[in-house]
Amino acid sequence: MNATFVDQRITIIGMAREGTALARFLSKGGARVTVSDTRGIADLAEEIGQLAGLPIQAVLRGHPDDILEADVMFVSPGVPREIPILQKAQHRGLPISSESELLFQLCPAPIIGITGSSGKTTTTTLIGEMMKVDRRRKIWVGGNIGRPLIEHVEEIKPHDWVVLELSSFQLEHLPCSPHVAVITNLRPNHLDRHPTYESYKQAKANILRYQSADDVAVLNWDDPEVRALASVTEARVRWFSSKELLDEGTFVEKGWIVSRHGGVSERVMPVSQLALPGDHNLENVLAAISVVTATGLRSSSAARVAEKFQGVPHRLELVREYKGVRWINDSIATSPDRTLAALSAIPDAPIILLAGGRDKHLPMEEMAREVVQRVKHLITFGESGSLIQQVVATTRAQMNGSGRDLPTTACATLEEAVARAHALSEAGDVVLLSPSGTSFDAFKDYEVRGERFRELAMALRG
Ligand code: UMA
Repeated sequence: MNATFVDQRITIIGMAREGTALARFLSKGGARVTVSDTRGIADLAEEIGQLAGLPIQAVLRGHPDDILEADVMFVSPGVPREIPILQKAQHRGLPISSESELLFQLCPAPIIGITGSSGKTTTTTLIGEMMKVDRRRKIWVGGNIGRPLIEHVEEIKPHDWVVLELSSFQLEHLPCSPHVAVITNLRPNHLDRHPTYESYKQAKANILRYQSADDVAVLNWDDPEVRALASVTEARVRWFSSKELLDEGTFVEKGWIVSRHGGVSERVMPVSQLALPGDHNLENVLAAISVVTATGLRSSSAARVAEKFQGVPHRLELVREYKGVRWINDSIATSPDRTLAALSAIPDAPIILLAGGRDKHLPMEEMAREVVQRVKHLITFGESGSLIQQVVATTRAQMNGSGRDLPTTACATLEEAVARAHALSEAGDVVLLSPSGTSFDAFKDYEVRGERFRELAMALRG
């Protein structure tokens, strides 16, 4: 165990996935750990259970000043740095760190970091699957995908690879960048947390900011915001594009994915053989192929994985086909932008859309226009249900008659929404849960919401 923590006084803010993983790791390393959370014991029974047997102090229902008696503070990604206790810590000059920062410091293997406004989890998972083809080294997949890797850092060997999904929250204060950095795309997101789109982009740019000439940046040529960020990195840039032919990079030519480097072109696979549907998934595949070929893996191995890779749970996941109706779980869609991507990923079926959750103060108009044009029936639920109804109605009115007649139903809960969708659906339809809001109005997280949707869909009869 790393000795640097012995007798260090460490306070961790946030006692969810990252906080508990860090607390266990640091406590086992000899640190004197305090974890503090605004939630109380009733909400944190599971997390407290995960710390059982370790000498860890839990300070619940708030962050009193005495937790400042520490040598270092660690902050969970979901905790904004503006909260009073962290302001006070900064004032005192207390070092503030995070699980991601510690992982970068201690990890002996090269890190492939993936960020972007959408597509990060699919791209991360796909890169992980493609890298696993090379059985000589172990591939560790984690980060924002839901798996903090800090507890495994001592098992990671220098010749392994770490594939890490990084959110804007994790990148915001990260003073280092991965060896291979990927940005899938950039659009406004998380504006409930980042004060402006510019500050969100600057947080994302940290994935490139500290790279050196020995590193690699895999960037989306088709996205002007991503293209502009190339100036931030000193790394070698490998572009990918689904729309243009490139002199160098990974792109699509006459229906084939092509990888061209050092003037040598290689046809990797036909786009038609990809298992994942949708243009946005094509971009994810192009990014993944760029990464794995940059690490020396053969593109034919990557192609074999892309032919089979069906996606990740809760992301456009087909959970059931029942009486000709496809039930698709896209609970990960916590922003209007992701719902928009989901609608365009299903171009050829009537869609009954289930949308709602907690609002993130993001523009909804573009999604609303697509909903008016594409959706057969809109069913809303949860806290943001009425707001979505309102924006869709206004958008439809503004479309001056070009918008179709869109029937809508307002429900209070996901359970009601599923029952309604079942009653309304006919063979050939898709029932799509793509909420556009977070799950926190009614669920612990998007995974619990997605699992509930799966349960409800599986229980349908009649
Ligand atoms: N809390 C406080 N004080 C506060 C605010 C919150 O104590 O002022 C507490 C909350 O009560 C909660 C904890 O802090 O118990 C917050 O923890 P967290 O939200 O950071 O949750 P974790 O389970 O540790 O999950 C985090 C990431 N969560 C967020 O970024 C919101 C997970 O990403 C990530 O998978 C996990 O670490 C492992 O790295 C989730 C996510 O929604 C999936 N990410 C966003 C996204 O993908 O859009 C960015």
